[in-house]
Amino acid sequence: MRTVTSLLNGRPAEAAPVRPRTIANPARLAERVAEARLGDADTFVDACRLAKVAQPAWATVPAPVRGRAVQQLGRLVEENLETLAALITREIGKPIRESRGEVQEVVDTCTFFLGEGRRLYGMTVPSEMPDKQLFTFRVPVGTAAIVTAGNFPVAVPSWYLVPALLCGNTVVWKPAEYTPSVAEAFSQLILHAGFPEGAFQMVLADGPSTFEGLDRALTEGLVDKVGFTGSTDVGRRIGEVCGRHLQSPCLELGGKNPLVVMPDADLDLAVEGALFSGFGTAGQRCTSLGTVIVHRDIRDDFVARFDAAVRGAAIGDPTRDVLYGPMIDARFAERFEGWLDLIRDHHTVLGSTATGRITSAAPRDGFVGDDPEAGLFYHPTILDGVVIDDELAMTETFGPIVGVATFDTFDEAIGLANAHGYGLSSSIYTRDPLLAFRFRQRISAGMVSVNNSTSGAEAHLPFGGNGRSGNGSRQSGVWVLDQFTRWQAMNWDYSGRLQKAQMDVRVIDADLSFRLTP
Ligand code: UN1
Repeated sequence: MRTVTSLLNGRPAEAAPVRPRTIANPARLAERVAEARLGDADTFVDACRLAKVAQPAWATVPAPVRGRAVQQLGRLVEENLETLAALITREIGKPIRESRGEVQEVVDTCTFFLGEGRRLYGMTVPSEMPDKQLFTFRVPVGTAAIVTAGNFPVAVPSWYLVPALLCGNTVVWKPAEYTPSVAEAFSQLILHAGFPEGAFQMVLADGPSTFEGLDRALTEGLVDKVGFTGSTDVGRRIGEVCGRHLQSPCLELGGKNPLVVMPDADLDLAVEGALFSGFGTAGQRCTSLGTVIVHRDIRDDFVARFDAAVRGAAIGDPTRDVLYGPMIDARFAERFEGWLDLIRDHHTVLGSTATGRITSAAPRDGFVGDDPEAGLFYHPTILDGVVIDDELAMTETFGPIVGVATFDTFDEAIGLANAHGYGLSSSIYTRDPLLAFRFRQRISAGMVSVNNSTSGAEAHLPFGGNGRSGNGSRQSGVWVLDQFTRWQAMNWDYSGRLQKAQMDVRVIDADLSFRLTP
Protein backbone atom coordinates (compact mmCIF):
# COMPACT_ATOMS: atom_id res chain seq x y z
CA MET A 1 0.00 0.00 0.00
CA ARG A 2 1.31 3.44 -0.95
CA THR A 3 1.11 6.46 1.31
CA VAL A 4 0.51 9.57 -0.72
CA THR A 5 0.85 13.17 0.38
CA SER A 6 0.56 16.52 -1.37
CA LEU A 7 3.72 17.42 -3.28
CA LEU A 8 4.88 21.00 -2.76
CA ASN A 9 7.91 21.93 -4.87
CA GLY A 10 8.23 18.21 -5.56
CA ARG A 11 8.52 17.21 -1.90
CA PRO A 12 5.92 15.56 0.32
CA ALA A 13 4.10 18.22 2.35
CA GLU A 14 4.71 16.46 5.63
CA ALA A 15 4.48 19.59 7.73
CA ALA A 16 0.89 20.20 6.74
CA PRO A 17 -1.86 18.79 8.95
CA VAL A 18 -3.10 15.65 7.29
CA ARG A 19 -6.24 13.55 7.42
CA PRO A 20 -5.68 9.96 6.28
CA ARG A 21 -8.05 8.29 3.87
CA THR A 22 -7.69 4.70 2.77
CA ILE A 23 -8.37 3.79 -0.84
CA ALA A 24 -9.53 0.27 -1.70
CA ASN A 25 -9.39 -1.47 -5.06
CA PRO A 26 -13.06 -1.19 -6.13
CA ALA A 27 -12.85 -4.59 -7.81
CA ARG A 28 -11.55 -6.21 -4.57
CA LEU A 29 -12.49 -4.05 -1.64
CA ALA A 30 -10.33 -6.06 0.76
CA GLU A 31 -7.23 -4.92 -1.13
CA ARG A 32 -5.99 -1.55 0.07
CA VAL A 33 -4.26 0.44 -2.64
CA ALA A 34 -3.24 3.63 -0.93
CA GLU A 35 -3.50 5.81 2.07
CA ALA A 36 -4.06 9.42 1.08
CA ARG A 37 -2.85 11.99 3.56
CA LEU A 38 -5.15 14.85 2.73
CA GLY A 39 -4.01 18.40 3.22
CA ASP A 40 -6.25 21.33 4.10
CA ALA A 41 -7.05 24.81 2.77
CA ASP A 42 -3.65 26.08 3.99
CA THR A 43 -1.89 23.39 1.95
CA PHE A 44 -3.78 24.57 -1.10
CA VAL A 45 -2.93 28.23 -0.51
CA ASP A 46 0.74 27.36 0.16
CA ALA A 47 0.88 25.46 -3.14
CA CYS A 48 -0.61 28.42 -5.00
CA ARG A 49 1.93 30.76 -3.42
CA LEU A 50 4.85 28.54 -4.49
CA ALA A 51 3.46 28.28 -8.02
CA LYS A 52 2.91 32.03 -8.20
CA VAL A 53 6.53 32.72 -7.20
CA ALA A 54 7.84 30.30 -9.84
CA GLN A 55 5.74 31.64 -12.70
CA PRO A 56 7.64 34.68 -14.03
CA ALA A 57 10.87 32.70 -14.52
CA TRP A 58 9.08 29.87 -16.32
CA ALA A 59 7.36 32.36 -18.60
CA THR A 60 10.77 33.71 -19.75
CA VAL A 61 11.82 30.26 -20.99
CA PRO A 62 11.24 30.34 -24.78
CA ALA A 63 8.10 28.48 -25.78
CA PRO A 64 9.97 25.94 -27.99
CA VAL A 65 12.11 25.06 -24.97
CA ARG A 66 9.01 24.71 -22.80
CA GLY A 67 7.74 22.41 -25.55
CA ARG A 68 10.82 20.25 -25.01
CA ALA A 69 9.76 19.65 -21.39
CA VAL A 70 6.34 18.64 -22.66
CA GLN A 71 8.00 16.29 -25.16
CA GLN A 72 10.00 14.67 -22.35
CA LEU A 73 6.88 14.25 -20.29
CA GLY A 74 5.23 12.49 -23.24
CA ARG A 75 8.24 10.17 -23.52
CA LEU A 76 8.22 9.39 -19.82
CA VAL A 77 4.50 8.64 -19.87
CA GLU A 78 4.97 6.38 -22.88
CA GLU A 79 7.84 4.52 -21.21
CA ASN A 80 5.69 4.04 -18.10
CA LEU A 81 2.45 3.32 -19.91
CA GLU A 82 1.92 -0.22 -18.63
CA THR A 83 2.71 0.64 -15.00
CA LEU A 84 0.47 3.69 -15.01
CA ALA A 85 -2.37 1.84 -16.76
CA ALA A 86 -2.16 -1.03 -14.26
CA LEU A 87 -2.32 1.48 -11.41
CA ILE A 88 -5.43 3.13 -12.89
CA THR A 89 -7.12 -0.26 -13.19
CA ARG A 90 -6.18 -1.10 -9.61
CA GLU A 91 -7.27 2.20 -8.11
CA ILE A 92 -10.53 2.91 -9.99
CA GLY A 93 -11.34 -0.43 -11.66
CA LYS A 94 -11.19 0.84 -15.24
CA PRO A 95 -10.82 -2.06 -17.70
CA ILE A 96 -7.15 -2.41 -18.53
CA ARG A 97 -7.63 -1.76 -22.25
CA GLU A 98 -9.37 1.52 -21.48
CA SER A 99 -6.69 2.41 -18.93
CA ARG A 100 -4.04 1.96 -21.62
CA GLY A 101 -6.12 4.15 -23.92
CA GLU A 102 -6.35 6.78 -21.23
CA VAL A 103 -2.56 6.86 -20.78
CA GLN A 104 -2.18 7.02 -24.56
CA GLU A 105 -4.39 10.11 -24.49
CA VAL A 106 -1.80 11.80 -22.26
CA VAL A 107 0.93 10.87 -24.75
CA ASP A 108 -1.20 12.24 -27.61
CA THR A 109 -1.77 15.47 -25.71
CA CYS A 110 1.98 15.90 -25.15
CA THR A 111 2.69 15.10 -28.80
CA PHE A 112 0.26 17.79 -29.89
CA PHE A 113 1.52 20.48 -27.53
CA LEU A 114 5.24 19.90 -27.93
CA GLY A 115 4.77 21.22 -31.48
CA GLU A 116 2.59 24.06 -30.25
CA GLY A 117 5.67 25.33 -28.41
CA ARG A 118 7.16 26.08 -31.82
CA ARG A 119 3.94 27.69 -33.04
CA LEU A 120 2.05 29.59 -30.35
CA TYR A 121 1.48 32.02 -33.18
CA GLY A 122 0.57 35.65 -32.92
CA MET A 123 -0.23 37.78 -35.95
CA THR A 124 1.28 40.67 -37.79
CA VAL A 125 -1.62 42.93 -38.65
CA PRO A 126 -1.56 45.85 -41.12
CA SER A 127 -1.97 49.31 -39.64
CA GLU A 128 -4.22 52.00 -41.10
CA MET A 129 -1.22 54.34 -41.01
CA PRO A 130 2.06 54.17 -42.96
CA ASP A 131 5.25 53.28 -41.11
CA LYS A 132 3.35 51.62 -38.37
CA GLN A 133 2.92 47.90 -37.65
CA LEU A 134 0.47 46.01 -35.44
CA PHE A 135 1.12 42.67 -33.72
CA THR A 136 -0.63 40.20 -31.42
CA PHE A 137 1.11 38.03 -28.83
CA ARG A 138 -0.14 35.21 -26.63
CA VAL A 139 0.91 35.81 -23.03
CA PRO A 140 0.56 33.33 -20.19
CA VAL A 141 -2.29 33.96 -17.76
CA GLY A 142 -0.19 33.29 -14.64
CA THR A 143 -0.88 30.52 -12.15
CA ALA A 144 -3.59 27.99 -12.89
CA ALA A 145 -5.44 25.93 -10.26
CA ILE A 146 -6.71 22.72 -11.82
CA VAL A 147 -9.31 20.61 -10.00
CA THR A 148 -10.20 17.31 -11.67
CA ALA A 149 -12.42 14.26 -11.21
CA GLY A 150 -11.19 10.69 -10.85
CA ASN A 151 -12.95 8.89 -13.71
CA PHE A 152 -10.14 9.96 -16.04
CA PRO A 153 -7.38 10.38 -13.47
CA VAL A 154 -4.59 11.25 -15.94
CA ALA A 155 -6.08 12.03 -19.38
CA VAL A 156 -8.41 14.84 -18.32
CA PRO A 157 -5.81 16.43 -16.00
CA SER A 158 -3.32 16.36 -18.87
CA TRP A 159 -5.75 18.37 -21.02
CA TYR A 160 -5.25 21.23 -18.57
CA LEU A 161 -1.75 20.73 -17.18
CA VAL A 162 0.11 20.19 -20.44
CA PRO A 163 -1.15 23.26 -22.37
CA ALA A 164 -1.06 25.41 -19.21
CA LEU A 165 2.63 24.63 -18.67
CA LEU A 166 3.44 24.87 -22.36
CA CYS A 167 1.98 28.38 -22.46
CA GLY A 168 4.24 29.54 -19.62
CA ASN A 169 1.87 29.21 -16.68
CA THR A 170 2.61 27.37 -13.48
CA VAL A 171 0.03 24.96 -12.10
CA VAL A 172 -1.49 23.65 -8.90
CA TRP A 173 -3.25 20.35 -9.48
CA LYS A 174 -5.91 19.04 -7.10
CA PRO A 175 -6.74 15.50 -8.26
CA ALA A 176 -9.69 13.51 -6.96
CA GLU A 177 -8.94 12.38 -3.44
CA TYR A 178 -9.93 8.79 -4.30
CA THR A 179 -7.15 8.46 -6.94
CA PRO A 180 -4.08 9.38 -4.88
CA SER A 181 -1.67 6.74 -6.20
CA VAL A 182 -2.39 7.53 -9.81
CA ALA A 183 -2.08 11.24 -9.01
CA GLU A 184 1.22 10.67 -7.27
CA ALA A 185 2.57 8.53 -10.11
CA PHE A 186 1.57 11.05 -12.77
CA SER A 187 3.00 13.87 -10.64
CA GLN A 188 6.34 12.04 -10.41
CA LEU A 189 6.46 11.79 -14.20
CA ILE A 190 5.74 15.53 -14.48
CA LEU A 191 8.39 16.28 -11.86
CA HIS A 192 10.97 14.23 -13.77
CA ALA A 193 10.24 15.81 -17.16
CA GLY A 194 12.41 18.89 -16.67
CA PHE A 195 9.95 21.57 -15.58
CA PRO A 196 11.64 23.89 -13.05
CA GLU A 197 10.99 23.62 -9.33
CA GLY A 198 7.76 25.32 -8.42
CA ALA A 199 6.14 25.05 -11.86
CA PHE A 200 4.01 22.10 -10.75
CA GLN A 201 2.35 21.55 -7.39
CA MET A 202 0.01 18.73 -6.40
CA VAL A 203 -2.43 19.05 -3.52
CA LEU A 204 -4.49 16.22 -2.08
CA ALA A 205 -7.51 17.62 -0.28
CA ASP A 206 -11.23 17.04 0.04
CA GLY A 207 -13.82 19.23 -1.69
CA PRO A 208 -14.62 21.68 1.14
CA SER A 209 -10.92 22.31 1.93
CA THR A 210 -10.17 22.82 -1.74
CA PHE A 211 -13.02 25.27 -2.10
CA GLU A 212 -11.91 27.24 0.92
CA GLY A 213 -8.30 27.21 -0.28
CA LEU A 214 -9.32 28.32 -3.75
CA ASP A 215 -11.42 31.17 -2.42
CA ARG A 216 -8.54 32.36 -0.27
CA ALA A 217 -5.95 31.97 -3.04
CA LEU A 218 -8.14 33.98 -5.42
CA THR A 219 -8.61 36.69 -2.78
CA GLU A 220 -4.85 36.86 -2.21
CA GLY A 221 -4.26 37.13 -5.97
CA LEU A 222 -2.37 33.83 -6.14
CA VAL A 223 -4.52 32.19 -8.83
CA ASP A 224 -5.17 33.66 -12.26
CA LYS A 225 -7.08 30.83 -13.90
CA VAL A 226 -9.18 27.96 -12.61
CA GLY A 227 -9.85 24.74 -14.51
CA PHE A 228 -12.50 22.39 -13.17
CA THR A 229 -13.93 19.07 -14.35
CA GLY A 230 -16.77 17.71 -12.26
CA SER A 231 -20.41 18.17 -11.39
CA THR A 232 -22.63 21.00 -12.58
CA ASP A 233 -23.42 22.04 -9.00
CA VAL A 234 -19.79 22.41 -7.98
CA GLY A 235 -19.05 24.07 -11.34
CA ARG A 236 -21.66 26.71 -10.56
CA ARG A 237 -20.05 27.48 -7.21
CA ILE A 238 -16.60 27.69 -8.77
CA GLY A 239 -17.99 29.97 -11.47
CA GLU A 240 -19.47 32.23 -8.79
CA VAL A 241 -16.29 32.57 -6.79
CA CYS A 242 -14.19 33.13 -9.94
CA GLY A 243 -16.71 35.72 -11.17
CA ARG A 244 -16.18 37.76 -8.01
CA HIS A 245 -12.52 38.00 -9.01
CA LEU A 246 -13.34 38.86 -12.64
CA GLN A 247 -12.12 35.48 -13.80
CA SER A 248 -13.76 33.07 -16.18
CA PRO A 249 -12.87 29.51 -15.27
CA CYS A 250 -12.55 26.64 -17.73
CA LEU A 251 -15.51 24.45 -16.68
CA GLU A 252 -16.14 20.95 -17.97
CA LEU A 253 -19.30 19.67 -16.28
CA GLY A 254 -21.88 16.95 -16.65
CA GLY A 255 -23.89 15.66 -19.58
CA LYS A 256 -27.08 13.85 -20.47
CA ASN A 257 -25.86 12.76 -23.82
CA PRO A 258 -28.45 11.66 -26.41
CA LEU A 259 -28.01 9.10 -29.15
CA VAL A 260 -30.65 9.41 -31.89
CA VAL A 261 -31.38 6.42 -34.10
CA MET A 262 -33.09 7.32 -37.38
CA PRO A 263 -35.14 4.72 -39.31
CA ASP A 264 -32.45 4.44 -42.02
CA ALA A 265 -29.67 3.67 -39.49
CA ASP A 266 -27.44 0.60 -39.61
CA LEU A 267 -29.02 -0.97 -36.52
CA ASP A 268 -26.14 -3.27 -35.60
CA LEU A 269 -23.77 -0.33 -35.71
CA ALA A 270 -26.17 1.75 -33.60
CA VAL A 271 -26.43 -1.04 -31.02
CA GLU A 272 -22.65 -1.38 -30.85
CA GLY A 273 -22.36 2.40 -30.41
CA ALA A 274 -25.05 2.51 -27.72
CA LEU A 275 -23.44 -0.41 -25.86
CA PHE A 276 -20.05 1.28 -25.66
CA SER A 277 -21.44 4.80 -25.12
CA GLY A 278 -23.78 3.70 -22.36
CA PHE A 279 -21.89 1.02 -20.54
CA GLY A 280 -18.20 1.47 -21.36
CA THR A 281 -16.37 2.70 -18.20
CA ALA A 282 -19.59 1.57 -16.41
CA GLY A 283 -21.25 4.71 -17.76
CA GLN A 284 -18.91 6.86 -15.67
CA ARG A 285 -17.76 9.26 -18.36
CA CYS A 286 -19.11 12.74 -18.71
CA THR A 287 -19.61 11.74 -22.35
CA SER A 288 -21.52 8.54 -21.49
CA LEU A 289 -24.84 7.95 -23.19
CA GLY A 290 -27.91 9.11 -21.24
CA THR A 291 -30.89 8.41 -23.47
CA VAL A 292 -31.25 6.53 -26.75
CA ILE A 293 -33.91 8.31 -28.82
CA VAL A 294 -35.15 5.84 -31.38
CA HIS A 295 -37.67 6.17 -34.21
CA ARG A 296 -40.96 4.32 -33.69
CA ASP A 297 -40.63 2.26 -36.91
CA ILE A 298 -37.48 0.52 -35.73
CA ARG A 299 -37.78 0.78 -31.96
CA ASP A 300 -38.86 -2.79 -31.27
CA ASP A 301 -36.06 -4.17 -33.40
CA PHE A 302 -33.50 -1.81 -31.86
CA VAL A 303 -34.59 -2.47 -28.27
CA ALA A 304 -34.50 -6.25 -28.79
CA ARG A 305 -30.98 -6.12 -30.21
CA PHE A 306 -29.74 -3.61 -27.59
CA ASP A 307 -31.17 -5.75 -24.78
CA ALA A 308 -29.46 -8.86 -26.19
CA ALA A 309 -26.13 -7.04 -26.56
CA VAL A 310 -26.22 -5.70 -22.99
CA ARG A 311 -27.32 -9.06 -21.54
CA GLY A 312 -24.40 -10.73 -23.31
CA ALA A 313 -21.78 -8.14 -22.41
CA ALA A 314 -18.81 -9.21 -20.31
CA ILE A 315 -18.84 -7.45 -16.95
CA GLY A 316 -16.42 -8.09 -14.11
CA ASP A 317 -12.69 -8.27 -13.40
CA PRO A 318 -11.20 -5.13 -15.00
CA THR A 319 -7.83 -6.81 -15.52
CA ARG A 320 -9.57 -9.05 -18.06
CA ASP A 321 -11.32 -8.31 -21.34
CA VAL A 322 -14.60 -6.83 -20.06
CA LEU A 323 -16.95 -4.08 -21.20
CA TYR A 324 -16.84 -2.65 -17.71
CA GLY A 325 -15.62 -3.33 -14.21
CA PRO A 326 -16.71 -1.92 -10.87
CA MET A 327 -17.91 1.56 -9.98
CA ILE A 328 -14.82 3.70 -9.45
CA ASP A 329 -15.45 4.46 -5.79
CA ALA A 330 -18.01 3.75 -3.04
CA ARG A 331 -19.34 7.29 -3.37
CA PHE A 332 -20.19 6.65 -7.04
CA ALA A 333 -21.85 3.35 -6.18
CA GLU A 334 -24.05 5.00 -3.54
CA ARG A 335 -25.09 7.80 -5.87
CA PHE A 336 -25.88 5.28 -8.57
CA GLU A 337 -28.19 3.38 -6.23
CA GLY A 338 -30.04 6.65 -5.68
CA TRP A 339 -30.56 7.08 -9.40
CA LEU A 340 -32.07 3.63 -9.65
CA ASP A 341 -34.90 5.10 -7.56
CA LEU A 342 -35.86 7.11 -10.63
CA ILE A 343 -37.26 3.95 -12.23
CA ARG A 344 -41.04 4.32 -12.61
CA ASP A 345 -43.88 1.86 -13.25
CA HIS A 346 -44.13 2.85 -16.91
CA HIS A 347 -40.49 1.86 -17.52
CA THR A 348 -39.58 -1.60 -18.76
CA VAL A 349 -36.32 -2.75 -17.18
CA LEU A 350 -34.01 -4.66 -19.54
CA GLY A 351 -30.33 -5.53 -19.97
CA SER A 352 -29.57 -7.92 -17.11
CA THR A 353 -30.85 -10.54 -14.70
CA ALA A 354 -31.44 -7.95 -11.96
CA THR A 355 -30.80 -4.29 -11.11
CA GLY A 356 -28.44 -2.77 -8.57
CA ARG A 357 -25.41 -4.44 -7.09
CA ILE A 358 -24.33 -7.81 -8.45
CA THR A 359 -24.48 -10.27 -5.54
CA SER A 360 -25.04 -13.98 -5.04
CA ALA A 361 -28.71 -13.19 -4.39
CA ALA A 362 -28.86 -11.01 -7.53
CA PRO A 363 -26.32 -12.66 -9.85
CA ARG A 364 -25.34 -11.55 -13.32
CA ASP A 365 -25.22 -14.27 -15.97
CA GLY A 366 -21.69 -14.63 -17.29
CA PHE A 367 -20.04 -12.45 -14.64
CA VAL A 368 -16.29 -12.42 -15.34
CA GLY A 369 -14.43 -13.21 -12.11
CA ASP A 370 -14.82 -15.22 -8.94
CA ASP A 371 -16.80 -13.18 -6.50
CA PRO A 372 -18.82 -10.15 -7.59
CA GLU A 373 -19.56 -9.25 -4.00
CA ALA A 374 -15.86 -8.64 -3.39
CA GLY A 375 -16.14 -5.46 -5.45
CA LEU A 376 -18.53 -2.65 -6.37
CA PHE A 377 -20.06 -4.35 -9.41
CA TYR A 378 -23.44 -3.24 -10.73
CA HIS A 379 -25.90 -4.69 -13.20
CA PRO A 380 -26.33 -2.80 -16.46
CA THR A 381 -29.83 -1.35 -16.74
CA ILE A 382 -31.78 -0.31 -19.81
CA LEU A 383 -35.01 1.53 -19.10
CA ASP A 384 -37.37 1.39 -22.02
CA GLY A 385 -40.36 3.74 -22.16
CA VAL A 386 -38.64 6.92 -20.99
CA VAL A 387 -40.68 10.06 -21.71
CA ILE A 388 -39.68 13.69 -21.67
CA ASP A 389 -41.47 14.35 -18.36
CA ASP A 390 -39.46 11.71 -16.49
CA GLU A 391 -36.97 12.98 -13.94
CA LEU A 392 -34.66 10.37 -15.40
CA ALA A 393 -34.72 12.12 -18.79
CA MET A 394 -33.46 15.31 -17.15
CA THR A 395 -30.90 13.89 -14.70
CA GLU A 396 -27.29 12.91 -15.34
CA THR A 397 -26.94 9.35 -14.05
CA PHE A 398 -23.24 8.61 -13.74
CA GLY A 399 -23.33 4.83 -14.03
CA PRO A 400 -24.47 1.83 -16.07
CA ILE A 401 -28.01 2.94 -16.86
CA VAL A 402 -29.43 4.03 -20.22
CA GLY A 403 -32.96 5.23 -21.02
CA VAL A 404 -34.75 4.53 -24.29
CA ALA A 405 -37.31 7.02 -25.61
CA THR A 406 -39.33 6.80 -28.81
CA PHE A 407 -40.06 9.53 -31.37
CA ASP A 408 -42.13 9.98 -34.52
CA THR A 409 -40.80 13.21 -36.02
CA PHE A 410 -37.31 14.68 -36.26
CA ASP A 411 -38.50 17.75 -34.32
CA GLU A 412 -39.60 15.49 -31.50
CA ALA A 413 -36.19 13.76 -31.46
CA ILE A 414 -34.43 17.12 -31.22
CA GLY A 415 -36.80 18.19 -28.45
CA LEU A 416 -35.95 15.08 -26.43
CA ALA A 417 -32.23 15.45 -27.15
CA ASN A 418 -32.06 19.06 -25.89
CA ALA A 419 -34.77 19.21 -23.20
CA HIS A 420 -32.50 18.54 -20.20
CA GLY A 421 -30.44 21.68 -20.73
CA TYR A 422 -27.08 19.88 -20.81
CA GLY A 423 -25.07 20.16 -24.00
CA LEU A 424 -21.89 18.12 -23.88
CA SER A 425 -21.91 15.26 -26.36
CA SER A 426 -24.46 13.77 -28.74
CA SER A 427 -24.78 11.25 -31.53
CA ILE A 428 -27.00 10.45 -34.50
CA TYR A 429 -27.16 7.21 -36.44
CA THR A 430 -28.34 7.78 -40.01
CA ARG A 431 -27.18 7.24 -43.56
CA ASP A 432 -28.68 10.57 -44.66
CA PRO A 433 -26.20 13.49 -44.77
CA LEU A 434 -29.07 15.98 -44.67
CA LEU A 435 -30.25 14.61 -41.33
CA ALA A 436 -26.71 14.49 -39.97
CA PHE A 437 -26.14 18.16 -40.75
CA ARG A 438 -29.59 19.21 -39.53
CA PHE A 439 -28.88 17.40 -36.29
CA ARG A 440 -25.53 19.18 -35.97
CA GLN A 441 -27.26 22.51 -36.49
CA ARG A 442 -30.03 22.01 -33.95
CA ILE A 443 -28.42 19.99 -31.19
CA SER A 444 -27.28 22.00 -28.17
CA ALA A 445 -24.17 19.84 -27.64
CA GLY A 446 -20.61 21.03 -28.09
CA MET A 447 -19.69 17.65 -29.59
CA VAL A 448 -21.58 15.72 -32.25
CA SER A 449 -20.90 12.18 -33.46
CA VAL A 450 -22.34 10.76 -36.65
CA ASN A 451 -22.59 6.98 -36.62
CA ASN A 452 -20.28 6.84 -33.63
CA SER A 453 -20.32 6.67 -29.84
CA THR A 454 -21.14 9.74 -27.71
CA SER A 455 -17.89 9.05 -25.84
CA GLY A 456 -14.32 8.62 -27.00
CA ALA A 457 -13.41 12.05 -28.34
CA GLU A 458 -10.00 12.34 -29.98
CA ALA A 459 -7.45 14.35 -28.04
CA HIS A 460 -7.02 17.24 -30.48
CA LEU A 461 -10.58 18.43 -31.17
CA PRO A 462 -12.29 21.03 -28.97
CA PHE A 463 -13.82 19.29 -25.95
CA GLY A 464 -16.53 21.02 -23.95
CA GLY A 465 -20.18 21.83 -23.70
CA ASN A 466 -22.96 24.34 -23.33
CA GLY A 467 -25.76 25.03 -20.88
CA ARG A 468 -25.50 22.84 -17.79
CA SER A 469 -22.37 21.20 -19.27
CA GLY A 470 -20.12 24.23 -18.95
CA ASN A 471 -19.58 27.91 -19.56
CA GLY A 472 -18.55 27.61 -23.19
CA SER A 473 -14.86 27.04 -22.57
CA ARG A 474 -13.12 24.43 -24.70
CA GLN A 475 -10.24 22.15 -23.96
CA SER A 476 -7.81 20.33 -26.25
CA GLY A 477 -6.22 21.16 -29.56
CA VAL A 478 -5.44 24.77 -30.43
CA TRP A 479 -8.71 25.87 -28.84
CA VAL A 480 -7.49 25.41 -25.28
CA LEU A 481 -4.72 27.95 -25.89
CA ASP A 482 -7.35 30.64 -25.37
CA GLN A 483 -7.84 29.33 -21.83
CA PHE A 484 -4.19 29.53 -20.86
CA THR A 485 -3.07 32.64 -22.70
CA ARG A 486 -4.40 36.15 -23.08
CA TRP A 487 -4.03 38.15 -26.24
CA GLN A 488 -1.76 41.16 -26.03
CA ALA A 489 -1.99 43.72 -28.83
CA MET A 490 1.05 45.80 -29.73
CA ASN A 491 1.42 48.69 -32.13
CA TRP A 492 4.72 50.18 -33.19
CA ASP A 493 4.85 53.53 -34.97
CA TYR A 494 8.24 54.10 -36.59
CA SER A 495 7.17 57.17 -38.65
CA GLY A 496 8.66 59.59 -36.15
CA ARG A 497 5.32 61.42 -35.94
CA LEU A 498 2.28 61.02 -33.72
CA GLN A 499 -0.20 59.52 -36.17
CA LYS A 500 -3.68 59.47 -34.64
CA ALA A 501 -5.80 56.44 -35.39
CA GLN A 502 -9.09 57.18 -37.16
CA MET A 503 -8.10 60.88 -37.57
CA ASP A 504 -4.81 60.92 -39.46
CA VAL A 505 -5.80 58.20 -41.90
CA ARG A 506 -5.43 58.87 -45.62
CA VAL A 507 -8.81 59.65 -47.18
CA ILE A 508 -9.85 57.78 -50.31
CA ASP A 509 -11.90 60.01 -52.59
CA ALA A 510 -14.46 58.24 -54.72
CA ASP A 511 -17.11 59.54 -57.09
CA LEU A 512 -20.10 57.89 -55.44
CA SER A 513 -22.52 59.70 -57.75
CA PHE A 514 -21.27 57.58 -60.66
CA ARG A 515 -23.92 55.26 -62.24
CA LEU A 516 -23.65 52.79 -65.12
CA THR A 517 -25.63 53.67 -68.24
CA PRO A 518 -28.45 51.12 -68.48
C1 UN1 B 1 -14.71 12.74 -19.01
O1 UN1 B 1 -15.46 11.81 -18.76
O2 UN1 B 1 -14.58 13.70 -18.19
O3 UN1 B 1 -14.35 11.58 -24.90
C2 UN1 B 1 -13.87 12.85 -20.22
C3 UN1 B 1 -14.23 10.74 -24.00
C4 UN1 B 1 -12.91 10.70 -23.25
C5 UN1 B 1 -12.88 11.76 -22.19
C6 UN1 B 1 -14.04 11.76 -21.24
N1 UN1 B 1 -11.83 10.87 -24.18
O4 UN1 B 1 -15.10 9.95 -23.71
